[in-house]
Amino acid sequence: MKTSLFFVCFFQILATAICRSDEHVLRGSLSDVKYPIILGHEGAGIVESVGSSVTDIKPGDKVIPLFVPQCGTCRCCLNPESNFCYKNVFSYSNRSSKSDDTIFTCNGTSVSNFLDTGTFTEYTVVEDISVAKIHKDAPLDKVCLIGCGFSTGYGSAMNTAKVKPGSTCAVFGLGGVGLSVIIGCKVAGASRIIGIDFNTNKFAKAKECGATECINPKDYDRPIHEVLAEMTEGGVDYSFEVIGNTEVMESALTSSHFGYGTTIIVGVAPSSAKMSFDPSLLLTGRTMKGSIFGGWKSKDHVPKLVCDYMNKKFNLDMLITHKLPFEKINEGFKLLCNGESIRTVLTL
Ligand code: COD
Ligand code: ZN
Repeated sequence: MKTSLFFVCFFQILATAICRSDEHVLRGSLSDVKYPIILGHEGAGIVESVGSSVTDIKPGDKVIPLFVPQCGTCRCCLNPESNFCYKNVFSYSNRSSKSDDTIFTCNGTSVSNFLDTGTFTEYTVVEDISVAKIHKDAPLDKVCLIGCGFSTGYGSAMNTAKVKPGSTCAVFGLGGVGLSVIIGCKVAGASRIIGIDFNTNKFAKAKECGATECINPKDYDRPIHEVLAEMTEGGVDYSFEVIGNTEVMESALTSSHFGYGTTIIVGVAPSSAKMSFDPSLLLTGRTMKGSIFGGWKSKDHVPKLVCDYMNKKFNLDMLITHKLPFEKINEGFKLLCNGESIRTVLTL
């Protein structure tokens, strides 16, 4: 094992939510992962023990595992504009050098842990750069969402787009991550937030989170960017793709206003997918960016996000539609696939 035991943190997972990305792996649409695999990456727990070189975390601490690590010393970590880390699983060089590096084995077979977190287990081990200590009174069955879905969406509005007060936003995809984008747009002071989804059942919750209007592409016989252009006198200030569909990414870009519109790609497209669009969309002054984990530097910001939640800067409780004991995990996946749940939190 490449990871030094001096730097690991062993902890019990007490709460973990199901994110669409876990389901992408079940379906086989993320080809970079190696099976068998322990899924789950949106969790929270309590530390049992740490390696002798771990200084910032001790047994008994509440923690959130981080699917984007923060080593603090690589070029990305040292760049204040970036929340990437050379030890990130999203970094291709790191991926290829990690091929045989699994922490878990079963009957002699290597077992991967998804995004270096693998929270669908009672106990796990991660490197200290992949775990954040959080407030001792934090409710784990709520703040586990800060481990992925909430922070990813909220941060893409706050950090990556830097939504300005009074602006108009369009959010494509109203799952847990899309709703968190809406919460971020609202906290940032957007005056119009248009939710777009082909499941109309998502609209009530989107409005509860702050959407001012919701539209269903199936209700129109013309492209959705034309509908949005009519609704907003030419296009939105910010558009967010929170589905992982390259056609929707193009729609989101086309929906943004020429000259200054910004499009943020949040959804992860299937591994083989490629995007194609008319480059004049960019030439005419639009910007397109991607956002992983909402631009947050994970180890620094996750504890602060937990405190912001506890101080009621935002409310993520409305994203939790179901709670189930861990052994009913398959029921949780069914709720997600049937479009019935936003987030199901599994508890021990
Ligand atoms: N047009 C309109 N709506 C659509 C379309 C479409 N073509 N396709 C799907 N939808 C809607 C669905 O009805 C659903 O409401 C919503 O889009 C997607 O929501 P969920 O609940 O399936 O998914 P989320 O919100 O949990 O996550 C979605 C992402 C795509 C954002 C997620 O899978 C992802 O890629 N995560 C972020 C990237 C990242 O950081 N990944 C690493 C860990 S997640
Ligand atoms: Zn996720």
